[in-house]
Amino acid sequence: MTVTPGPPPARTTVGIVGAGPAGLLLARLLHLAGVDCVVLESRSRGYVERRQRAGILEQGTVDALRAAGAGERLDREGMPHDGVELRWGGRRHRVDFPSLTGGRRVWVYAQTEVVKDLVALQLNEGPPLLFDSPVSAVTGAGTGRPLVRYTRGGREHTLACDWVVGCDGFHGVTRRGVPDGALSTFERTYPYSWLGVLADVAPSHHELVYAHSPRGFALLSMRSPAVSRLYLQVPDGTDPSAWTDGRIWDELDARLAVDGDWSLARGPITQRSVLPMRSVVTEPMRWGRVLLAGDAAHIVPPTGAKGLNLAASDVVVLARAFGQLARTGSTAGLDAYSDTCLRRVWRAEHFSWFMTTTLHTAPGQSAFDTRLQLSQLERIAASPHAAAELAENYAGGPVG
Ligand code: RFL
Ligand code: PHB
Repeated sequence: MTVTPGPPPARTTVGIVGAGPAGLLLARLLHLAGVDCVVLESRSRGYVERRQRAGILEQGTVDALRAAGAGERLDREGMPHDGVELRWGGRRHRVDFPSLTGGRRVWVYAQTEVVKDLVALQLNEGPPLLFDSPVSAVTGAGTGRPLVRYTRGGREHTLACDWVVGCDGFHGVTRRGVPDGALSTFERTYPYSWLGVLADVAPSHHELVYAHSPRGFALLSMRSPAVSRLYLQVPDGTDPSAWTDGRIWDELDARLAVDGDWSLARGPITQRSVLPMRSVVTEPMRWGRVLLAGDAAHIVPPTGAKGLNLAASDVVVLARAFGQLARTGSTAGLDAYSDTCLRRVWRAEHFSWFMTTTLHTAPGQSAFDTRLQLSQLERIAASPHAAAELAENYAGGPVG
């Protein structure tokens, strides 16, 4: 059942645009706080549940999902990880999270699974979640009564809201409802992309492996004990179908190679896609009664595994603020929302940029720049302080 029965809702307290992790977790947390909301999603349930994206959850994200009642399958099937391995020049170095961060760790649990868990909860017991309902515009951001215009079943509808939260990702429409000049955008692009593949083969290492190599970056990740997720740095504009399975495995082999005993197990590649790398921050994350959360407000390159975690952290802060408003009438939390989130966002932007530029080889990169990268990797291996800096950022701090 993907369609909420009855006539489409015409008014709500919080209109949420987008049913990615940000919109779904926000709806669930609002429901638990007794704040009513409606979620409008342009795509079908099947599409949203199959979209292959992130795979690493920080402890704070896991805690938020548990608090939302979405931790049951995550606790059963999620894989706690206590470290990552860095490789360069034939060497390998493990960064241990708990010993460097006072006990923090991360979890491997795919974004697709998080989305499935949240969708099931929402459709069973939550406020309305409408798939196949694209929003065309959000108007009245500066008034006390913003409106969301959307299409459903071939007809135009309007949802009157007290507040609208744009959780509609990087290409969403909510941001466009804010007057020109009210928001500032800060951005950086990178001269390479990632080719990401899913393969039906047990991961060749029990933790994630981030590899620097003269041939470019490679990452070994996983989705389950039987499914590997692997990434290769490729030139922008790469057509994923131009890479045969054999070429992908050969390249992964060459980039992940270490001195000594280790080999990469191969298996059937079941999915592949190319993703561009960029860093973008929109400030502030609120204008009038319209707020932005997750990728709608900021994008990070995936090397730091932060995108999904930032989305979760934004909506935890936001749900707390709406709860405060409902209980006490105070907008203090909503007034502080943007500043509170942007502190974490900029930390994650810096870390994601650091991981990206330390591990990738840019086209035409000078030998000097490569030496700097290698020196940084040696420093992480030699100094617990440098390793702790990486570990603290990767494992993330408490949300809020
Ligand atoms: P999402 O997940 O993009 O969800 C936004 C939702 O809004 C819907 N939408 C609309 N709905 C109604 N009306 C409209 N006009 C709408 N316009 C858009 C969309 O259909 C969608 O369902 O954003 P959210 O919730 O903020 O979550 C953020 C995370 O998804 C994101 O940060 C990460 O997945 C980033 N990311 C990756 N991170 C990793 O760590 N590893 C990865 O491998 C990885 N792969 C990716 C990614 C992001 C990608 N994007 C956004 C292009 C691969 C891709 C392709
Ligand atoms: C993933 O498993 O998809 C993944 C893991 C770590 C990253 C990026 C992606 O840094």
